[in-house]
Amino acid sequence: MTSLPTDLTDLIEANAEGELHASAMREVLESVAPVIESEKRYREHRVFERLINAERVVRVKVEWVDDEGVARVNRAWRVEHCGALGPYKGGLRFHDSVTLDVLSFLAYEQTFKNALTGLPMGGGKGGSDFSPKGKSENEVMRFCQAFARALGREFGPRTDVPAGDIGVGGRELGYIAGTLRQMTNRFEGTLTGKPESLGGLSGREEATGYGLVTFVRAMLEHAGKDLDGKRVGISGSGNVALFAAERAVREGGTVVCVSDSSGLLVKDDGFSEDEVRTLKKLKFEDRGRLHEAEIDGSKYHEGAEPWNEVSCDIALPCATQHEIDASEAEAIAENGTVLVAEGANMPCTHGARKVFGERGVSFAPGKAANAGGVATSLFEMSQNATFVPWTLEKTIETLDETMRAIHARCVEHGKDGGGVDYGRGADAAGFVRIADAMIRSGV
Ligand code: NDP
Ligand code: 2IT
Repeated sequence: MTSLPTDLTDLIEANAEGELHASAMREVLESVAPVIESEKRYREHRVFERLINAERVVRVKVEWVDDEGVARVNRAWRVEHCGALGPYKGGLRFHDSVTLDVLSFLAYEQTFKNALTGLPMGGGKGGSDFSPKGKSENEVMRFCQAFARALGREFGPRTDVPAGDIGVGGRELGYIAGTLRQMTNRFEGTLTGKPESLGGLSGREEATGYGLVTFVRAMLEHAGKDLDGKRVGISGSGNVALFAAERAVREGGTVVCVSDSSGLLVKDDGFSEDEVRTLKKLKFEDRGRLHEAEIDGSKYHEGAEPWNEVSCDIALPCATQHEIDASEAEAIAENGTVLVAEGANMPCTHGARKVFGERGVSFAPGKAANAGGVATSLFEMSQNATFVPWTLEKTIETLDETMRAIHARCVEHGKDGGGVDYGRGADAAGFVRIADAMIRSGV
């Protein structure tokens, strides 16, 4: 491994908003250090240094009234990390764990992910420490309206285009979009992931999970393997997890588990497509919990997490950051898993990634494997700008082409002896695209 330039690691420590933000930057530095070393102009133009701080960070107070008539206050942020390649683009997260550290790491990751897609998008992320879980429908609506009034002036189709993330789906985006239209008197489709009746794209909801499976298939094919009959373990049971499950089952995989923050649902001989549909209804329409799932032959384990419990060929962590540390990675490798692809953003710690490298487990970072969501958001922006609707078929076909192009970029930039270092390939490919745009833009 190349030793990291200490001036840059010091700069990371001095400027990071917290440990997650620092770890995301260190990870990228490790990948791009050889690129910076070999291309003098990246060093001369101080590209890595200039990407450490976000271009702009906005923090607001969101005041709303709960169902008891009590005034509530939450904090909300938008981190506009880098706009060199296009409008700031990235999701909104509503969860009580949201801090500026969390959003700064997500915005940083997003800049590299968006660059890797090859599409014209800068990177940003936003959100609030408000959690929709346990709130009534009206409380969620009032919070979203207050959020849009507080932060909405930052957004615009050519400025900054938010979408969903943990705790933010079509329902929340619909309320935010409705408020933005009132505020601006313009139907501009500023957000992506909107309900289709508000200009949303057919297939955006499916895109991240479906794209993840396409990426996994590309990895398997590159290694001369296929998905047929492979046991697939999935963490999470939200947007990314359940659409990944749906497509994995449809394309011949055996999905043996899904989870939520309370426990793990295992079906050892695999969920059928119908059973995945049952889970989607439970989670997305009824807003229920996994322990309420009624699926023959499945077993719910209260408080359990997938990675120590279930053996699978392919692991798709799709819940949240740092859910797999080095000891869980050891368990995953020990259980015979050959491929780990991140549906979530940075679910694997640096230590976990090291274990996968040492144990020969093929690893795809979220920046590559989950980029289908944001790529499809760009298609939604395109649909809104032209007023020409896309069909579901066109979305999925374009998504799959994009995922295969991302895979090819990772292979090109991540050659590692006879194999591929997808982590390094993804970061390096994104970095050179951003760096060239920054150099051409001038300081
Ligand atoms: P959802 O809110 O739809 O689902 C999140 C899932 O993860 C839920 O099952 C939730 O369980 C679980 N979860 C959340 N936080 C924790 C936690 N602290 N511990 C354990 N489980 C947790 O979110 P998404 O599916 O949209 O997002 C999941 C991941 O994918 C995130 O990392 C996100 O950044 C990433 N991502 C999302 C994209 C998108 O298009 N939506 C695109 C690319 C990446 P519970 O219900 O119990 O909270
Ligand atoms: O992490 C992500 O890529 C997302 N949450 C989706 C971002 C987007 O703008 O669609």
